[in-house]
Amino acid sequence: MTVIPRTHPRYRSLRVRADLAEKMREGLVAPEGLMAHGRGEAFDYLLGERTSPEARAAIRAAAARILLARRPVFSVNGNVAALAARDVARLVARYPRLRVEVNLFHRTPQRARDVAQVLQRAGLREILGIRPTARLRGLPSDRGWVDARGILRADLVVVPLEDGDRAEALRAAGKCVISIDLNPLSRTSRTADLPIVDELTRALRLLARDLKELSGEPKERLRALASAVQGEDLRSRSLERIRKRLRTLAREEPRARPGPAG
Ligand code: PTJ
Repeated sequence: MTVIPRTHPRYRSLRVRADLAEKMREGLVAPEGLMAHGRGEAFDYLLGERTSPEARAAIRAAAARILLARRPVFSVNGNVAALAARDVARLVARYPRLRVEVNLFHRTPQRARDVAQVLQRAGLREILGIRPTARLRGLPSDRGWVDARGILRADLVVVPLEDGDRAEALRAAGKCVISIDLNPLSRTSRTADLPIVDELTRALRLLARDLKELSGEPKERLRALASAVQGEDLRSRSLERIRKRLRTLAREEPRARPGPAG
């Protein structure tokens, strides 16, 4: 176990990294999951490591869409289980109609069981996709496996940290796709009906809060909230935020550097 001093300025980030590395060694997280995490962290730096107003609006719209959906499903992979099992359980506690399905890119029966076990320990009772029973069109080999009771018949799927092919196949199957991905340029963010460009755990806590606040609201109000944002606009506002932030930082940085005298 890596020891990280609590006083380290990047304590949380290092803690999460060490935890993911440990879970990779145990087999829960795929080796590729560590690279995915690094990419996410890089974008989070660029976005300022906080939920932007456009991400906040996307999360509220996502809650409204989930509440309006007939069969909403939340997809969980190795990274999501490692980073946010309790947050996923909290979502379901707030809105029990949201079903949870294990959906792995690098699928093995053992990894599927491991992910399910982590979710169970976090408090979830019903977990789909452990032994998938159907295939999603357009995805070759193991990547197309889904649960006939879950993603196959879902009208809305939340896909955090997802690969672009999957997101495209889900859209092609007529489902509403909500992504959570820090990279506004990823194929997943570009494909999703509603891209949430935010860090997973931050986004899920806000989503749980919104589900609680909005449940019981009239459908008309939910429809208005759901259509208040457009995917393309959300992505371009995130990119604009990065551009402005880099410009500001580029102006500030030279002043922060020590001069020739140190
Ligand atoms: O567990 P498996 O086998 O299903 O595999 C999971 C990974 C993540 C390896 C697989 O889905 C994959 O390869 O994903 P990608 O294509 O690397 O996409 C992951 C996306 O998530 C990237 O665009 C990252 O920027 C983003 N990301 C990583 N960590 C976070 C994140 N977005 C939000 N919050 C994070 N913590």
